[in-house]
Amino acid sequence: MYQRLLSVFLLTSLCVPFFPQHASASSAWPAGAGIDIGLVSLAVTVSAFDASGLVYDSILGQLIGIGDDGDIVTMNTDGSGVSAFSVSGDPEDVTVAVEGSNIIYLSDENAGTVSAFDLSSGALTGASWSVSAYISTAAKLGIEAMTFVPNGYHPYADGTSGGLFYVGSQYNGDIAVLDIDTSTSGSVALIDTISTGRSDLSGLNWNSDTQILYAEYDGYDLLAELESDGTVVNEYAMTSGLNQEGITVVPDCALGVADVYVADDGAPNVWKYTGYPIDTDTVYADGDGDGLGDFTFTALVCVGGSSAGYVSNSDDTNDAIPNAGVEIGGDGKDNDGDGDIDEYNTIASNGAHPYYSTLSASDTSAYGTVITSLKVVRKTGMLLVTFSDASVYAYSVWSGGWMSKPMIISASSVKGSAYVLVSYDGFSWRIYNGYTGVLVSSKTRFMLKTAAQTWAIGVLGL
Ligand SMILES: [Ca+2]
Ligand SMILES: [Ca+2]
Ligand SMILES: [Ca+2]
Ligand SMILES: [Ca+2]
Repeated sequence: MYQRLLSVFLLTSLCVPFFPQHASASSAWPAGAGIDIGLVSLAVTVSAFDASGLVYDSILGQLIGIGDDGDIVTMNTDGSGVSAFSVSGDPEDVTVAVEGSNIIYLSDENAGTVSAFDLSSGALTGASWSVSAYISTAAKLGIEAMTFVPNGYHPYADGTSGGLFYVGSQYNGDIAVLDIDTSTSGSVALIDTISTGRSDLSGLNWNSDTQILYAEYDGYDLLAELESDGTVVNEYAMTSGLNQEGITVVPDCALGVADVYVADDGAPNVWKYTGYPIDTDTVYADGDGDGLGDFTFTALVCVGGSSAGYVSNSDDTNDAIPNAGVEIGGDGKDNDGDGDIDEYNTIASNGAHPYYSTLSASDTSAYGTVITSLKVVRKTGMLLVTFSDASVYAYSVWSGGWMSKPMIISASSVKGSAYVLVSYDGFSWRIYNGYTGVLVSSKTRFMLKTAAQTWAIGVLGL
């Protein structure tokens, strides 16, 4: 009895562990261990740098870090090439609205403002917006996180400056969605407040390539992936760089991973984590440019993105020849999208084959290579030409109803060319262009097939 009670106790302990609120929802850290890229260069260049925010400008190719004692640094993604600037105040996060513009926006926790700073002149532009009315704060728990979400990526009406600023409160984790008119100092409107339900929000970073809002919570040592309306996608427990103050994510969509950079005010450090998983789309090579992709040659692109020479479908049955709009026989698919599967192509419904019809019908290597079989159907009077992409074109060469007549049905290539010699009775002989179904010549006289071939060769000059 004692043993059984003990087992029940242990089982219960194992299955229902006590976790603080939210923590049980997070997954293990999915990327590599953090590498400190910033400590040495920042300590040498900027005295008492107290990292508080971070953003990456993909056009400048620079990480932009700020310290809450007013330091601003730019650096390469390996931490080298540091340039330093300084402002007064208590900047806690940094974002960029127009990449490559050299204008960055600083959120000041004490002043409750967003200010513009020009990296090219190394000075504040003078434009500033008071946002404190929209953010819940307590002592030293104010505007701690900020990012910019371009129009088209957020669920709101377009912002006046190409997007909306998401400004987060360390106090209660709420994100104020603000329309800041960056051309007019002081012009700001509250659009929405998103409650993340978790305090100590310390960094925000929107990335349009992954279409994810990355939110970092210092007290929880957590990185949350949110949609731009605040919906949680993933939550990851962080294992290093645990004094999180700022975050920026630099994706490499072709590799399906990102580098995550975290500003940490403990050392101070900038941590780099490689191999962070991101969502991507698969695209397929379109070697023949017909808009259909080859499923055997794929590449990864950013969500909703594209790559030159690739398309989003994998519908090409032969990526060496343009054959969009053609029904391919025997593959069980409705390739031409007309609702019928594996039916014959006709000139009326499919048009001439976009590749084979452009070839010379007099090429005497056509039969057996480009054209893989010829057949006439006595009942319907159809000439069926099968091409090497497995498409079958049906041409009406005589009206049906000849079943009661004696038949010498014949369809053959003229000297290996794409010209097809057809007869149904040995008297009426016709030459068709097998690529287009066009009648080239006809003759009404009883001929054996060998004589008819000689006649056709003469007519065609082969
Ligand atoms: Ca193609
Ligand atoms: Ca093709
Ligand atoms: Ca079809
Ligand atoms: Ca088909």
